[in-house]
Amino acid sequence: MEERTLIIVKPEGVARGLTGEILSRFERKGLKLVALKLGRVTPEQARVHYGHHADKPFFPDLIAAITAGPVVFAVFEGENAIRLGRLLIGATNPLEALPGTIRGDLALDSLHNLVHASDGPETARAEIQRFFGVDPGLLGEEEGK
Ligand code: FUP
Repeated sequence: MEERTLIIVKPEGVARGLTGEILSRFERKGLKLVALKLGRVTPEQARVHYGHHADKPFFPDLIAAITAGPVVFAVFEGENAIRLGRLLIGATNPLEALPGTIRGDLALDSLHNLVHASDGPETARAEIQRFFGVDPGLLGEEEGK
């Protein structure tokens, strides 16, 4: 199924100079880059984005980590892009992420696991809307068409 997924290179990924390394893995897999920008996750966006963890003890640290500096937002498109994106990033906890995945190869702990990828069609749609402010279906279309 043709899908679009939102990828965020988190602040520690940008700070460590791993943006190219991380994005290239999605490109090399065969997914098509359809949107890209440098920006920041605001505290308000962070609280919505990670709302499913609002009651967890690590929530304040999670919000602090994702808002700590510039991030790169990307949208990749392709057959099964959402499942493939999850496969490429690896498990949430880098201790469980397999070698060959982004987190397995490059990250040491969950709070600094370098990258976010949408985990389903509904969240992908909501996240693209949240961070690009447009209907995902319109991304990449020429204006006026
Ligand atoms: P993921 O989609 O793999 O990023 O996983 P989650 O949405 O469950 O978690 C979002 C972020 O919360 C993770 F990137 C890191 C952080 N987290 C922890 O720090 N500890 C945990 O036990 C679970 C998540």
